Parts: sequence; structure tokens; C-alpha cells
Amino acid sequence: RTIAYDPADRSSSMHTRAARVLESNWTGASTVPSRGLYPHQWSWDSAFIAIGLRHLSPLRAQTELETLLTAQWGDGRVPHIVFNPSVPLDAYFPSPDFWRSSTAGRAAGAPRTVQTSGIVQPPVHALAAWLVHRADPGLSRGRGFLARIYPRLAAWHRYLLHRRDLGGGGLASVVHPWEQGMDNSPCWDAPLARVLPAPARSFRRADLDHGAPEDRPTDLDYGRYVRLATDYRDAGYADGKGAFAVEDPAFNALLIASEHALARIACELGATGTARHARAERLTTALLDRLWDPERGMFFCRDVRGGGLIPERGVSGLIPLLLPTLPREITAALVRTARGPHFSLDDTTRLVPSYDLLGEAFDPQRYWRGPAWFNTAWLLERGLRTHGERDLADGLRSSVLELAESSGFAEYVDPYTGAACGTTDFSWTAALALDLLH
Ligand code: 9WN
Repeated sequence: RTIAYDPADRSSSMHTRAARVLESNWTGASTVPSRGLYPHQWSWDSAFIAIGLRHLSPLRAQTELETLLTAQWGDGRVPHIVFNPSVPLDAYFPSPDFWRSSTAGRAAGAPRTVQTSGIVQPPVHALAAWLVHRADPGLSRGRGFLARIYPRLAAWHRYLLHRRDLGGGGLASVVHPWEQGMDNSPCWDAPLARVLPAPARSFRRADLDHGAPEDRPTDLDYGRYVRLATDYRDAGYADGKGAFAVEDPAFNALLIASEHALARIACELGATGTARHARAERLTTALLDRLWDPERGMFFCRDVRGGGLIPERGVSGLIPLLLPTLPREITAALVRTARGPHFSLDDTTRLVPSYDLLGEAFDPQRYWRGPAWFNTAWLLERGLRTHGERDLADGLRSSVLELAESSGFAEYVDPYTGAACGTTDFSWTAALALDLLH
């Protein structure tokens, strides 16, 4: 925790190794999260990757986001996976022949020329686009980067705000655990329990070719993921009917942060950002009204189909700390909770866990049920810094840098030991570590 990294030292092995990971995962127009486990383009991965790439090549960072947005659907959704046609179908499940985007998604305006999934991931993109622009405004203006992507980002937010307000309270819902990005978080256990799993023999999990079974979701989880995705596809990817609908604090906080970023982008393009900032504030009020729990001092997920807050403490409930305009008493409570026994920010863990250390479902190795992830740490670091918690932010930054390097840029780590889990040479780990080096 006390290791000092010198950002001016570009020859540092850390910088070079992170750059090498991003170089070897670059496909020419975008970056795969990992060569073996995730051989296509993922939506929120690309946003985090662009945030790091901007320090190596602002052009590549712009291209990363442009490539993703080229696969946007007519209704505004940005798909969670854009498939690489040169990768064999059996390299990743579910593959394009499962999603059938260009046929099943026709009514929702799926692109014809590229195959995608039909669900989404957290909207980190406008925030990433703004940070990428700021890294080299001259290049960005010269290429018309923001002018070209602004309408796409605006349509993306419109989709989330209008088609995904399934709870009717002004927040966006996710309709599949893969959409929120923390796939097997215990927060989903209750809403998922209502979903009849697809039989295990009806699909083949390619992830187990690359990852240890104890680090990955279970077959039962997969059965439910498959059922939800199949039903969504078979309904033509129309929103509002599915069995699973959850309002998640991190997903909505990222939407708010991105809406503020979109306001800044609008100003840069000569328009006014006032309406967007106001919308972000309305969303912030809805987030507080619907997901904040004053007793437990953090945000919780709301099960829209089941009616109430889901009483599991996931790291997603701390991520709204990212928002600069949260009331002081809320940020103070979030910091207290992060430092307390459930997350142990600067105490017994080496990196903040994805789930409650005291929770019944806590498992230090199984994916989003306990392990520490680098993107959530990056978001919390930003939140702590934004709210003047400099020492805590510095400590978290050092932990990220130290563990990213010692774990070989692992996908996630055991929060107590820092041991690598999942795959290594994982792109967003390298990208976000690089960002914190600068
Ligand atoms: C399903 C790519 C993605 C991340 C998610 C992470 C994992 C996929 C999977 O990998 O999800 O989308 O196959 O498990 O949970 O956050 O975007 O890195």
C-alpha cells in the first residue's frame, strides 16, 4: 500500500507491461477483454479500455468507442457484445447463432452487417468519450470525434431512460444479470430464483475451457441466464415483458455520470448542457428516493418484479460515490460503510470486495460473489478523490497498481490475499491501472 509509483517514469515495467497487454488484445479496430475467455468486443469493457488507451494512443481510444457505437441498434441500445466474425462460433457462449440479432432483433433495429448480442451493459461510454476527448482535444476536434458520436450517445441514453424505466420511477432497469456486468452477484439470487433454468444439456459453456469452474458462475446460474436471454430474444428484444427487472445503483450512477459528461460534450460542440445536467440531477434524486437505505448507509438494488429492495450488500451500492453532487451526509455514510466491516476498504482486505465480507453468500474466489475487481476499485477511487478523501483514494490507487502488476493483470483477485483469479492479461485491469499511473 505504501509503494510509490512515479507517473513520470514511463520506462517503468508497470507502464510497459500494461501497454503490452493492451497491444496484444488489440484487434485492429477494438480490444478484446481477453484473448481466450472473451474473444469479442464487450461494451463496458471498451469504455474502461478507452479510458486507459487514451494515454497510449488517443486515436486508438477514439476508434475503440467508434467501433462499438457502429454496432448500435436503431432503437438506441448499445449491445453488450459485438462479435468478431473471424472467431469460431464455439469459442464463446452464447455465440451469434444464439442471439440471432439481425433476424430476431430486426424490429428493434439491429444492424444487418454485424452480429451482436441483444442485451446491454452499463453506460460508461459518454464518460469515457469525454475523458478520451480531453486527452487530445486537437486530434478529437480534427477528426470530429465528439460531433460524430454525440447523436449515438444521446440515442443510447434515450433508450435507457424511455424504454428501460420499467419501475416507473425514473431509473433504468436491467433485464438480465449480464447487463449490469456483475453477473453472479448475490444481489441477483432472489430475482433469479423465479426464473426456470434452461436444462444444462441444452447449451455448452465455452467459458469452462478457459476458466476454473470454482472461479466462474455455476451451471444453475447459466441455466437461468440462458432462459432469460432466450425469452428476451423470442420476444423480439422488446422491453417490458421479462421476468427479471432490477434497478441497480451502479448502472444508474454510471448513467448519471455519463449524462453529466454528455452535457459537457454538448457544450464543447457549441450547444447548451443545461437540460442534460438538470436531467442528471433528476436521476440523482430518483436514485436517492428509490435505492438509498439510510440505516445501512448504502444503496441497494430494487427488484422491480418482486417489489422491494434486495437486502444484499454488493459493491454496486457504493459506486454512486462517483457522483459529485450527492449530499454530504450521503457521501459521508458511503465512506463509513466502505471502511466498515462489510467492505473493509482500508483494513483487512487488500482490495475492496465485490460483495459483503460478512454476507452469507460471500466466496472470495467466485467471480462477483466476493472477489475484488479493478473497474469497481477505479470507480471508487474516483469517488473518494471527488469527495476530498485523498488519503483513502491514494491508498486504493496504490493497491490497484500493486495488485494489477503482481497478479499479471488478473481479471479479479481474492480480496484478502490478492491472488489472481479468472483470466490474466485482462484488458480493463491493464487500462485502468495505466490510467491511475497518469
Ligand atoms: C458475460 C467481459 C465480460 C464483462 C462482465 C463479466 C464477464 C461475461 C461472461 O465478462 O461477463 O457478459 O461471459 O461471464 O462479468 O462484467 O464485461 O469482460
